Amino acid sequence: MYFYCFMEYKNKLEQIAKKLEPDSILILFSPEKKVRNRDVHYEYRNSSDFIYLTGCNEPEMILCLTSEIKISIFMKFPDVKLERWTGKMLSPEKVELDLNLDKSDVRESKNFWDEIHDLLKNKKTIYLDYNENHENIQRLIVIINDLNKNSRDEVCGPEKIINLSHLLHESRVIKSPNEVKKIKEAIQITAKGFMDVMKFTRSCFNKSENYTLFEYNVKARIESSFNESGATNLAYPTIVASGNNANYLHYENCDKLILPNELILIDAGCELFGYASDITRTIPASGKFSDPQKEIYNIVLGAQKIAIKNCTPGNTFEKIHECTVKYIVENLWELGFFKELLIDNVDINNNDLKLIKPESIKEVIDKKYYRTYFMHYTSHYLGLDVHDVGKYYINGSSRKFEPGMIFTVEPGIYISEDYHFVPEKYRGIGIRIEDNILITKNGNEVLSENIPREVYEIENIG
Ligand SMILES: [Mn+2]
Repeated sequence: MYFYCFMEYKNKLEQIAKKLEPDSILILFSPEKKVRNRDVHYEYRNSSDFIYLTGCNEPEMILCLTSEIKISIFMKFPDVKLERWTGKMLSPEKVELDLNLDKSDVRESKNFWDEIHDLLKNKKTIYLDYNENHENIQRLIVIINDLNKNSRDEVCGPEKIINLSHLLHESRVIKSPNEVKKIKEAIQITAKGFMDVMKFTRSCFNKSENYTLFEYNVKARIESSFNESGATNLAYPTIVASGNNANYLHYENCDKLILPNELILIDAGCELFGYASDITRTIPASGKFSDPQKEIYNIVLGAQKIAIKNCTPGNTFEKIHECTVKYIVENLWELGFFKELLIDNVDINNNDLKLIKPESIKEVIDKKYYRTYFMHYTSHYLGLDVHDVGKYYINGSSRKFEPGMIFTVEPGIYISEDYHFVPEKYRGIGIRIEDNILITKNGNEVLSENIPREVYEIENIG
């Protein structure tokens, strides 16, 4: 179980119970294990909502919570025969202790369907997550319909079904002090991984000119550093993209030979207690930036600094994206990137396409021509999910930052090697710098501050 302090999840369940409508029940199933192939399963990761409420990473658990703050957990009880194969199972005693429940509140999952009528008895509303466990949800809806059909009986079922994610996802936006601690710890492990991998790459090239380093070697180094620090899971698959591969935003292959004069974009983060970290650094393979690489790098860094300065309560995602875009466009304009260009999402090699020749910086911004070089958004929420849940817009306007929000700030400039309309020395350069920000009462805290970002800092690691 992922609990950080005693009563953490009990308190959370009580808070959520208070938000439920009167005479209601919340039922949440943890997903089953998924088969990878034949007898092999994928490594299990519970749904984020289930972890959010219970801290449990166990399959086939069921959580019931009523508006009267009655908590019931249904779970698979340990089975000696199964344990022979996969090891000790989570015990009901442990769940009782960690969630501070009575013995009678933790029952075997096979009893759930026998008890369902009692659980639903005289409840007016039920909260369900229809996105997960379709089979169980369908079965439950059939039971609710049956209960309501026989309404001449004393017992009738809930009349109203509410989507549980509306309730949970809004409360997941503002992180509690315990959640902040967990994310900070994940980020510190990731930070150590970045320091280790930066030292590793340049030491490889310093060993001998003939040294061969592949993208997957870099991936292995940072992931093993996460492991060495005690984080055994990743928040998402690590991206290691060298040279022009950095211009594929979610590059997946990870098998290219890295050349000493190339940049390496590393986008990686461990998961700890179910919480994600999400960091990107772009570093010169052998330790020293070339002049064109440095020019573009400093534009991305400058954009990120302005964006982070604006991460204060009351500001919005839209605002920080706007100032990021403005900074990038003004600086790329100076370097001649908008004299003529093709817009994003067109076939670069189609010779019939006419190059666009914008007349002003304003036109580049208004018509979004900058997307040729910067085609993603500046930020996303971070939490149990790496792209965490929560609304970005409220009543049609960009949501205001509040203390306790955690999100990324990750500007980038991507200059594909086939951008024949860009000065040649810049082609093939792809750079992203990503940090994780906590909004505080008076401003913000850059949680990944200690991972080098400045050119001189990166060049002087050793
Ligand atoms: Mn990200």
